[in-house]
Amino acid sequence: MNSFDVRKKQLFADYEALITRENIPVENNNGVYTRYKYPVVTAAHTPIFWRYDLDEKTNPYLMERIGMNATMNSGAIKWNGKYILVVRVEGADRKSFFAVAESPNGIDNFRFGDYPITMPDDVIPATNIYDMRLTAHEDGWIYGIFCAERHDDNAPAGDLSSATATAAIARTKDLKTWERLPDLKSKSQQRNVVLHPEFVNGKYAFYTRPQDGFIDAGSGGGIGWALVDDITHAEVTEEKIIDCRYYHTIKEVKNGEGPHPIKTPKGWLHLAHGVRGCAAGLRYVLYMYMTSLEDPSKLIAAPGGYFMAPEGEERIGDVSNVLFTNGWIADEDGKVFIYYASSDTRMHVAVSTIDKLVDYCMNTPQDGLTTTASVETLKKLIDKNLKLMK
Ligand code: BGC
Ligand code: BMA
Repeated sequence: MNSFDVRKKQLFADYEALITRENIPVENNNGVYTRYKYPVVTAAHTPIFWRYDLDEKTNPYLMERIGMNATMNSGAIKWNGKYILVVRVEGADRKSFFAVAESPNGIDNFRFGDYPITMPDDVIPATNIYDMRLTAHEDGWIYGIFCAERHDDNAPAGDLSSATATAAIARTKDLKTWERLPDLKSKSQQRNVVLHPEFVNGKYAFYTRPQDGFIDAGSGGGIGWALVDDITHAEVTEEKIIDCRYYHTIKEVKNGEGPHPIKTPKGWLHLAHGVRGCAAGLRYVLYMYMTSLEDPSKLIAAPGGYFMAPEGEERIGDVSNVLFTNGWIADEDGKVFIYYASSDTRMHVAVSTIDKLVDYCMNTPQDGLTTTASVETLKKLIDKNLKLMK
């Protein structure tokens, strides 16, 4: 074998070893969820034939031609018995695109399809698209709602960073061919928009995240809720805030809905991200809340603090100190697979159950918003336990 063939063989062997590596639950945990040891999808999981020209004549040194930088913020859905992620893949050129990766068990063996998704453009093409939320809606379509980003042409000449964020809407029946609908019309910019899986009062219901500018949530207030008559010309006419931001909490600066909520007998179970500012920059953590079955916009449980925060290698990456989620899968047996990205770099899974997550939401004390309140809450638990321990 010549050196080209030796290297090619090695590349494919290493790749197969990575893809088929068995994932291992981390036993030492807080009882709420179990993290898995290895990331489920990384840039190295993208197929060799996306990155290398495998023709010896045109690539005699078998060098990478198209670099992949990261795999992150993935939508998730169980489909035909398979655990599917619509991964945000980011190339070395900073452009994000969507690609389907599929696993037989939800925790390892995620494998990309041969091609990324060819997403049709809206009337005004976007520069970048990312962070898809998948919703199998009761209307029969699978929707993908994602962020479409364009340069803000009203910015002063030379400002190449100002941008606009809108919620893009596409739908599919097979996760291969996508029909693009017009972007969501809204007074403000929007990111982290999610489609609720059921009609509410006969309308499509969206979780929104109004924001003052491209980065600044500002007067936006938190996670919003809007009903829309026609999904093919979706427009936010009325928007109310259902999960607010508060001073000195994990969601002081921004928050946003993760994947669409899971329906449980006790209410809708929500997973979201919260952001606070610190000297090191923005810190993104995951938190949960619940809303009522009768009115999915009515808050019924708000456990205080974060549900998950970056740990170990999760802390480090392109945008460090970030956990972000936009995908989870609830199995028929009540098991929940939580897919989250760390530091805008790689995808992980943590596993819990609907019962545990509902218990977490209902029985974790609320944030009292001051030190005094937190200490009183803590003392109550200590009192109770010390009596029990006597
Ligand atoms: C990035 C996103 C990020 C957003 C706001 C975009 O350009 O692609 O990952 O959330 O900016 O910082
Ligand atoms: C954004 C999100 C994500 C990203 C995060 C941290 O606001 O929408 O795309 O993970 O910032 O960079």
